[in-house]
Amino acid sequence: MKVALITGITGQDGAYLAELLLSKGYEVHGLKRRSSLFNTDRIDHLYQDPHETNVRLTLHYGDLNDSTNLIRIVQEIQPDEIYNLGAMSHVKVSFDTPEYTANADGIGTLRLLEAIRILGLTKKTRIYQASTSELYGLVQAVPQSETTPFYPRSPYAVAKMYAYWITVNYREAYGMFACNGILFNHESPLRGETFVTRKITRGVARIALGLQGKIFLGNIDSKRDWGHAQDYVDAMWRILQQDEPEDFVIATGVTTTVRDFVKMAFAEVGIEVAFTGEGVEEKGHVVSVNNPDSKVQVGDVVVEIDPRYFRPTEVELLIGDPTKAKTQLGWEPKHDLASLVKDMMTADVALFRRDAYLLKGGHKVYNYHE
Ligand code: NDP
Ligand code: GDR
Repeated sequence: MKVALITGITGQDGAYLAELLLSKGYEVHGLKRRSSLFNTDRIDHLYQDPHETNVRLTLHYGDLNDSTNLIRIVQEIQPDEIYNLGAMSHVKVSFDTPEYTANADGIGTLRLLEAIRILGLTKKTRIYQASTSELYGLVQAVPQSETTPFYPRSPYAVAKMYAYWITVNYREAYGMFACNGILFNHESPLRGETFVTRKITRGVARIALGLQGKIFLGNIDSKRDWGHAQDYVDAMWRILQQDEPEDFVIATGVTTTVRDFVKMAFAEVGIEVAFTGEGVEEKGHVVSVNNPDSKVQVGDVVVEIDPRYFRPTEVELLIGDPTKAKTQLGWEPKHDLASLVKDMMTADVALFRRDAYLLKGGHKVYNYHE
């Protein structure tokens, strides 16, 4: 039985990857941060009571900023594969917490690589580094491939740039099976609530159910190559099953504006939205409603721009070239953007229908949002 360690197991990708590896018969270990509240929602369906026998999922308290903790866990587990998914992963927040981000996302990767080296596991343990399309930042060329130059545009991307190169360096210096997956944006019903796609699908579901009036967004002109997280964790696994360690771009090759994502999400609940106006004055209006249960009316303003969501430096355009992954890994995504939006909208409508019932029954519901 192969043994895997996943940092960031409580995150979106960690949850899907844990599910995938368990289905492949792996013994899975995950690094979990101590939190004042339970933070395992995304993996609760995979949880196994440690008192039972044949437990194949084990969580360990730890943090990428704590090297002795990482060394101890890697020593205890002796993993065949490590997937380093743990990170402060929000680009906008990285401008507020640049030092923490550099430490966790940049040096955290070094700590893991060093743990493998110190423990003499360089020939046994393969490591996947969660690199990102944010490395491309300011557009140098499109579509972006494994050979496109990097130009990071945020403290997050700069930290990830260090992690990318230290992974390459340990591969070359110590012959480690260390690989970067340069993943373009990938989303799902498990996506963190403050990333733009989930913020939109949650907001649209709530608007359709009469729980919220409008969504405030930042730069809706920016273009992203959005895929489904379920497809992308499969690529991570494939990258570590190769004969030779290499880096791969994982993307769909299709790019879409945030504005068009908004329209697609509203269309899922029978609401047609059009945008008018310029810059911060731009607004999304309802132009038709084909949903008897919808609480909105033609003419309602359901999207407004709030400059607080603008970034000091933005990544305007991402579009990836997944040719190498498709030919060499045999990777083929099952979802396209339309099925991704449908999946997310179906889940969020179901989620907030529950809130609507609770409200109707006289209960209070709260919705923290940023
Ligand atoms: P999430 O934000 O959903 O999950 C991040 C995970 O990292 C969480 O489990 C979080 O724990 C954990 N974490 C945060 N800080 C630390 C730390 N200091 N020590 C240990 N664990 C920590 O991200 P995703 O699942 O979306 O992304 C996974 C990885 O892939 C990240 O590294 C991200 O930067 C990268 N990436 C993501 C892309 C995407 O589009 N999703 C694209 C390209 C790269 P907790 O739950 O306690 O917060
Ligand atoms: P990104 O994802 O920065 O690409 O990083 P995010 O969804 O946060 O932003 C995408 C684009 O949407 C614009 N935007 C907004 N973004 C947020 N979060 N909230 C808003 O209200 C809003 N309005 C407009 C942003 O400016 C941006 O252009 C994600 C993360 O998962 C990273 O960890 C990962 O490395 C990259 O994807 C690839």
